Amino acid sequence: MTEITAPKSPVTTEEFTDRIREQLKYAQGVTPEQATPADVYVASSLVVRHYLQDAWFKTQQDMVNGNTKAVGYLSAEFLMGKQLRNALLNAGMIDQFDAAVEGLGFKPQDVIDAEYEPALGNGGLGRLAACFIDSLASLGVPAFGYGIQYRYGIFKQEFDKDGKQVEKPEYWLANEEPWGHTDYNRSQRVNFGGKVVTKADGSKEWQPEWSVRAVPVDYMVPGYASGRVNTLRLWTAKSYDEFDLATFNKSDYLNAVKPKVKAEDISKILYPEDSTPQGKALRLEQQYFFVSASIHDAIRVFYPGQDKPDLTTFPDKITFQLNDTHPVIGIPELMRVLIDEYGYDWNTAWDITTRTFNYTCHTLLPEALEVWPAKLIGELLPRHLEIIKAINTNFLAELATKTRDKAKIDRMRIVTEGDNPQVRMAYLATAGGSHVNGVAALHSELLKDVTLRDFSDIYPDKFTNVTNGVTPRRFIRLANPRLSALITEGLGTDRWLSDLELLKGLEPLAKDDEFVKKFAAVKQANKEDFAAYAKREYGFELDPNTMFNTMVKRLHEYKRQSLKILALIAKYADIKSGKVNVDDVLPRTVIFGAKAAPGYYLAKMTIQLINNVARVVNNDPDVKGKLNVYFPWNYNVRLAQHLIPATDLDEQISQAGKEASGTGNMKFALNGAMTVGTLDGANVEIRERVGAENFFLFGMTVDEVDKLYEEGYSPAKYYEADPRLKAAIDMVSDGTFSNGDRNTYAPLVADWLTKDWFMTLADFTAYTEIQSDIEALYRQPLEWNRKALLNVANSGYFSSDRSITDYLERIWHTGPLA
Ligand code: GPQ
Repeated sequence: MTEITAPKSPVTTEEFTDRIREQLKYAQGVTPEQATPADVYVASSLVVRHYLQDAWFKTQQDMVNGNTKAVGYLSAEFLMGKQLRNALLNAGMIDQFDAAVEGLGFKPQDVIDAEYEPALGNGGLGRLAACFIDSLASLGVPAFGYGIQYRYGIFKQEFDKDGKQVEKPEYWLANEEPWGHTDYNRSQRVNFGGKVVTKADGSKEWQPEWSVRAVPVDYMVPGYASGRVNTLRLWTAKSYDEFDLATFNKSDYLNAVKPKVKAEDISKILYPEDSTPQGKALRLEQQYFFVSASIHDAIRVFYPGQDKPDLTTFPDKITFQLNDTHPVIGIPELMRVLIDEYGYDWNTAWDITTRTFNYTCHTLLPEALEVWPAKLIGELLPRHLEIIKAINTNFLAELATKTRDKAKIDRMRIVTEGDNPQVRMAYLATAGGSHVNGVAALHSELLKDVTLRDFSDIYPDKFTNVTNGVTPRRFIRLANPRLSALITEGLGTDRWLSDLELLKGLEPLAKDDEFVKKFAAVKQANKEDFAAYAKREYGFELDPNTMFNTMVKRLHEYKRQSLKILALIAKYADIKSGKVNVDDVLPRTVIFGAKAAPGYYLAKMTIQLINNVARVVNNDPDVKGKLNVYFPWNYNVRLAQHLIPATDLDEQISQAGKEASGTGNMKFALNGAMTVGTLDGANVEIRERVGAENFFLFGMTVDEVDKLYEEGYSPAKYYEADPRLKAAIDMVSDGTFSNGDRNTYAPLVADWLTKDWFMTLADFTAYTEIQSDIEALYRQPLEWNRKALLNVANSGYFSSDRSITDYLERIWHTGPLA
């Protein structure tokens, strides 16, 4: 008997059908016969919202009236992916939806696909925020996600005829969007610019120059089987002035709407950067905009109708998690609100503030820690600059009571000295909050011992680790229904969806050949599905009887897509030179997915190279179809959900010490892919859990990397030492992948040979050697699948439910609603 714990549907198929008809009629104004899948998508979404509404009310009431502290997850990015099917799953209505939609003459998949994916994030950091709010709701913890409803999400990626990346605007709001509810009655004023004056009583008054209206757009965040629905509140910027009438009357129409345009620009577009800061005023405006609105919103929510609330209780009402440095301006903002708006003294305000905030760091690259010129902050937020300077002064005084090491104190300045002082947001976050955490064990260690060493020396108790996780609802149950069914069959229960450690119960089944064969059949069916999808969406011809070898993530030098493509070129060169007999080559399909920041020259050139390697290799008859390279453009959550379950081998090959955690690595392990990876980020913990014998480890360790930097790294040495590496790089230089042109990739080649900051060349030999182990194992399908199954069985730890539980215990000190 299989135990079913999935949520019970609140509706029958008949009711669901009637409701869809009703929405089609009254909201869409079409008959079922006239309706398109997009109409049915909107109607169904409204029906789901209808059934979630009471739970949403109740969660909000319980949160405000109860004594359970809420979590405010402040994040510039929420990479949600499509909403409808996730909401159906969490609310228990998948079957009723499928049947209702079919009854109306539509294919459920067409209706699901009609949803435009909200792509309000760049990559890992934004997707993590989305997994976290799913887990918070599923655990029944009261929470707000606070962010920005950008009108344009991450750019849409296309490739031109030369294989170069082209960025197109992603106007995801072009069509009706049924999930967000714009609540004009709960807007907040956010001010900018102007000056600070000292009043007669000595208090300060900020006299801003301009303001925008922050209007919340609320999204339901239904928990899985928890009966709870939290809120994702994304702010959109509106102008208070539609246009300047005097200017308009002079027929100067463009200038008349300038204030409106300027205000609304704030929430217009997500910066397409990923861990490289852009010193743009607009970005700071965005950060302050959503953080200021959120802080005022939380006060409104938790002290309803109170003119003089007792804000010393604020940290008992809500704890704010700063998702990286983007929302750190919230620290001086809460200080300002408490002192200037509510009349608290500095010390009381500081006590409240430091008890309210905590900070998560997502990087180790020092250049990725945000730093703002004090001058810019002063122009945009003059009062905040004063407060930041005072925080700095007090902080330095406090440090002087804790250490006599003047040099150390100097290194820890929040505001640097000199002609052009800078504000270090990571330092401000560390000083102004209770806890600092990294996102995987290794990362948190390095954060403590290297990046924020001085801080952890003096405040050791502030530092902790919370290893990232991913939601099993979206990334197993929705993405991989076949594997989900097999897991439920194997465990005799579906309870693993809310308690992922139960996957451990699959371990004994890895000894059962029949079960392993079923597992292999799931993978094979997923590969066939993906081949069909890739054909339909991209026109690719993938052969599901080859190994599917995937590398998907942002394009970054440190992630080392170059290593993968160079190894592939080396194999191609072996075939061309006759060094290996093509008939002996293991058939492999390499699939890349990656967006490069538009201004990241070498990353864009790497994309161009991969596309052209694909063009040459896929069309070379000498290869006899043994090597295939595909680069589906515009990698996003939807593509991830199709591709990850179809992958045999996943690449996590960053230079050791550079990837903070990775979360793709977890999704692949949970979907039964094997990983080839370095000892970096969460790979370390994945390998510990799944077992060293079930993980393809290669490459230098953090210590070896450090040592090599110290000794002086010379990439050319490696080029000379490994003839296969030399052959691969020479092939890039000699025009093989650029129609004979020798200049096309010259900058990339020059970088490899003279700089190679992330030591791709130094790890090349080890990387190609491990490929023989990989291929040998893949030639024994039963053994391969046994190991892949053990990856699934031992990856339950990487549920975002577990991450959230760790945050609750170590940082937030709160829990589920009663
Ligand atoms: N990450 Cl600093 C981003 O996605 N964007 C960023 O701006 C920074 C970090 C990633 C990080 O590279 C991954 O290793 C993590 O798994 C991910 O954040 C979530 O913590």
